[in-house]
Amino acid sequence: MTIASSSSQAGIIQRDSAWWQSAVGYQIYPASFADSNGDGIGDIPGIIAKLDHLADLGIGFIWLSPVYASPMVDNGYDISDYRAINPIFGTMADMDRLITEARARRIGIVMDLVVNHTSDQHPWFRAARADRGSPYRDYYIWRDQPPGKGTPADIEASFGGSAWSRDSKSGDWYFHLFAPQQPDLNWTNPALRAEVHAMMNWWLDKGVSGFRMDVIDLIGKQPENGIVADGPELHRYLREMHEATLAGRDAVTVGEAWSATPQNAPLYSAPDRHEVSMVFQFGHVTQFWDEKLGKWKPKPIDWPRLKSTFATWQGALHGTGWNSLFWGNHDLPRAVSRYGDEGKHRVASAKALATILHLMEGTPYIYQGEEIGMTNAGFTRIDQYRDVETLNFHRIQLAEGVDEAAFLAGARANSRDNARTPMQWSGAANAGFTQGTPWISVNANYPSLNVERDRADPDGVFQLYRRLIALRRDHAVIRHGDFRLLLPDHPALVAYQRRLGSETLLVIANMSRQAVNLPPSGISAIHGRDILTGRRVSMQPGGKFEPYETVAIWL
Ligand code: TEU
Ligand code: CA
Repeated sequence: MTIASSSSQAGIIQRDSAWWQSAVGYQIYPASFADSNGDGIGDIPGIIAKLDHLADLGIGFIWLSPVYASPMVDNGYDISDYRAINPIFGTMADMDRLITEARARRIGIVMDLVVNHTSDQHPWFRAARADRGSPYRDYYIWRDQPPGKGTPADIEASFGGSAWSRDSKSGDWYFHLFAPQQPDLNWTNPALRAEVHAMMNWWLDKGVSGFRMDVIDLIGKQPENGIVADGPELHRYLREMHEATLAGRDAVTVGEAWSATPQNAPLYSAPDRHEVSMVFQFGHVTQFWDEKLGKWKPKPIDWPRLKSTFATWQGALHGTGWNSLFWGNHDLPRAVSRYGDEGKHRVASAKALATILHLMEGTPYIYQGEEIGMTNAGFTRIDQYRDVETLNFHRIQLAEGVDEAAFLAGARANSRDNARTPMQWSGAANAGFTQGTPWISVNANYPSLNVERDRADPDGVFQLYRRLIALRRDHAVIRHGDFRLLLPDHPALVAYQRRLGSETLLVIANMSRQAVNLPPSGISAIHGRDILTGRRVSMQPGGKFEPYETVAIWL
């Protein structure tokens, strides 16, 4: 799939873009997107039925969260067969139809590649447990006793508890960075790596457009040395994988890398390194987590800090690599609830967030529902949650003496289930998501917040996203211009300039619930036509920005 770089106005430097540099990605979390058969769980035929919604939006590719065979301990991030579709999501024929139907709309399908670990029900792990002499034994990571307290190998799992669990069959301990039902693969084994490459080629030959690589920065781990992320062999494995699978193909790859920093990110995405197209980096997310209680005790958003993080990333990867741009995903709270205002200013703040993100350099990703400004779940009781991480930490933190109300407040802000409530398609029962009983509750606000309503509103969130996506396709300055942060210390105004050749784009947004004035210095008078709304903007220093008011004009 190749989208030629577009020509622009005279005087603009023309550059060739890879198709994924002008495209926008859209993440689908299948269980929560659209249910076609009334069992309460979203599925592949459901996705196919909604492809026109995505084609209208103008996206270039779908990142499809896992639909593979899985016992669903972690909603599909525990895979028991990489070449089979989970029957709750459909059949391989449905999957092939999804690839074809998407392609007919110029949309690529990007598969979630979860190869840091498998399910404990994967035949490899079953064989590994059953027989110490099996060739599959070494596909996993074993110890004959648990690590001593405080030794390097004494590592904590991401979902709580020790990363070592005893296998009742062989009596040994195996390593898992997530749930005990997600044993980590041993990437030092070349046979395992070859299996992964073969599987990737199998999917690429089927016509998928690339991969989102789950926790890929963990594959170089050395548990015995206490090394988990960013291990010494990580980049060698990624280059080897590229050579064996991606070389010569026009695919997009995005590696999830919680450990990525502005310093090491170019190691992944510099074109001459042949690893991945870009990484998902999380500096803008984790900077607002508590030092001790992490995501369960979030800090309020501090805009000067957040702006400076974005500016650092923009600078670090300009010309040296490539950025991904995102507010949310299936692990994170809803953008408008976390960074905007889900109440009175919901629509305006959702639009402001979209604008400031999409006009930066990089490939933007939209998480399902973000295009209509969907909000956090609003759950108040633990029995409303479904996520293994939330349920585990509820148990762990309460046992450690954390007050239940405090935990629930943290979960309400940051539980992964905030992003997993069903897509709100219409005001019909269950938001038009299912004819049955949804596996997780629909957000109560669906009668007023749904695709049907938002799309019908010319000033709604959807139409703004649509415009942003088209602008990126049409303007090289949005794809490749350099980035300069303005008013870095202003507590509410996010302001920056993009420049390429003679073209300069100015973006200013008031990210607060109060009206603010443009400061006397830093930005001179603004005159022009807003590229998003078409309205005339004319403002002097001192001029007023309403809450979440946003302007984007050519200078
Ligand atoms: O997420 C990696 C990951 O580290 C998150 O689980 C993270 O720890 C958490 O959201 C922060 O609290 C990836 C997938 O995106 C996630 O859905 C999976 O559960 C996880 O890997 C294991 O495959
Ligand atoms: Ca279904």
